[in-house]
Amino acid sequence: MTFSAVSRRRFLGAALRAGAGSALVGVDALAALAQQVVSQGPLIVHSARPQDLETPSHLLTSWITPNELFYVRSHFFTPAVREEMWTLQVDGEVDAPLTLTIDGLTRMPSTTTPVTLECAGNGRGYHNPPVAGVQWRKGAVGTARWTGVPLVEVLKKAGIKSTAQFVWMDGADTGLGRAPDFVRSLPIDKAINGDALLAYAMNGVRLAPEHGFPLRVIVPGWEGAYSVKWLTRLTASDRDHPGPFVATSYRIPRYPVQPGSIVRTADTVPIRSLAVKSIITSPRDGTIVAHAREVTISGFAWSGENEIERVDVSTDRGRTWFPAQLGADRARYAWRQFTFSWIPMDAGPQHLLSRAIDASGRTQPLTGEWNPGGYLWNGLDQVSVMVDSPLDTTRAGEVLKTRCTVCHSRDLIEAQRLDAEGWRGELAKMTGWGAQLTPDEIELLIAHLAR
Ligand SMILES: Nc1nc2c(c(=O)[nH]1)N[C@H]1C(S)=C(S)[C@@H](COP(=O)(O)O)O[C@H]1N2
Ligand SMILES: [Mo]
Repeated sequence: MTFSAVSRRRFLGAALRAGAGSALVGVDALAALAQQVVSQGPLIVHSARPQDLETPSHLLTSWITPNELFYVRSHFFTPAVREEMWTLQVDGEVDAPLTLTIDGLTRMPSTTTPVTLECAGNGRGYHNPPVAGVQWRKGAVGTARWTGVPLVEVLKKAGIKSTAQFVWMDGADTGLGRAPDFVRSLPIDKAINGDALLAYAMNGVRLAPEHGFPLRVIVPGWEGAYSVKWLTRLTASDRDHPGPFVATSYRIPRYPVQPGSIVRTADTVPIRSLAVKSIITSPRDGTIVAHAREVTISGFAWSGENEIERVDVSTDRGRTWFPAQLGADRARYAWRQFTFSWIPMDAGPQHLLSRAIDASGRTQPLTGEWNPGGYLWNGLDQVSVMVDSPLDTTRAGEVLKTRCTVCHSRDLIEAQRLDAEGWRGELAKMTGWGAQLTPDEIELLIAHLAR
């Protein structure tokens, strides 16, 4: 079944359930209803309408992020696009303006490439002083295999002129209330030589509505807002786009500024490539781990258009660092998975850090550089775990010898192979029969015997 058939049925169903007369339900209202019926699954909902959904970082376990776990960032409501009504206009500084349909696009030669997409605001919640905007933590990032037509092929087909300096990209979404339309502008060099893609599929299936159905841009290595969803128009221009999503937002100060300062737009530059960054996705923050048992620390590292050279892990608050193992899966614009085997020998709270270093020598800093938009946070990622107290095996052995094996053999104990609850029951039976054990000794024996 096509998307439009499914979504129409959903819209109408929702509209009827909401008691809305169909004649009164406009496109925006339908889109709004659609937002309520689309499942958000395990994602963290920063905003349900429009949809700003974050992937809980402990669910980022595979090199390719499954579509249903992929973060969603939409400034406005997801437009209800009907594929048979949809076209892509290519105009401006071109010799032959084009109107393309999805059929036409899918007949052009396609490529499939894994690309890591990260919102410029990912990690905004860690900036200090706090910055207004969606308070993303670690999970506004994911990697998918995108299938589509290279942007350069469409620009060539339209006969892009040498006067073109930027490609303006507009999608079918429209501003909410008085908010202006979301239009982004791509410098011509990145549009032509930067492997940008007009994608219609994500991990082998057609784009979902929230990820830009039926067509979106993928600008590999650059912050996510360049990857315009629901693409309807490409306009080649000799100027940068004057709209606020280009001229005001997605910009950072030209020079480092004092945290909390006010920066004039004239002193800012557009964000382009993503920063060098790594996150720890396992163990999960707050996990209790066993003393002296191997723990695999794992996560992902990426650096926009640059290759990851190394990821270091520290288990002692950054005093010492050791290189992690990099995963075999790799692609020019995709993150690398890393793993590090750790045997915790110190009990109590422990803090794990990861630090990425890229091939151009950029190193992930201790904290992200503060900026008024709260963009590109790439401070060292820290995960805290609790390491169980080590077992005093000598004392446990002593208690066993003096209180247990005086009545029966050690073999009899070892043959039981019970878990902690099983041993708790067994010890209750023994004390009932007269074994002399303090509550503390009982806990020690339970932990020791269960292991
Ligand atoms: N038309 C349109 N395209 C858009 C957006 C939007 O609001 N409207 N959000 C952008 C931002 S800020 C990001 S980070 C990515 C997110 O893509 P995703 O929702 O598929 O993860 O889409 C970009 N493309
Ligand atoms: Mo974003």
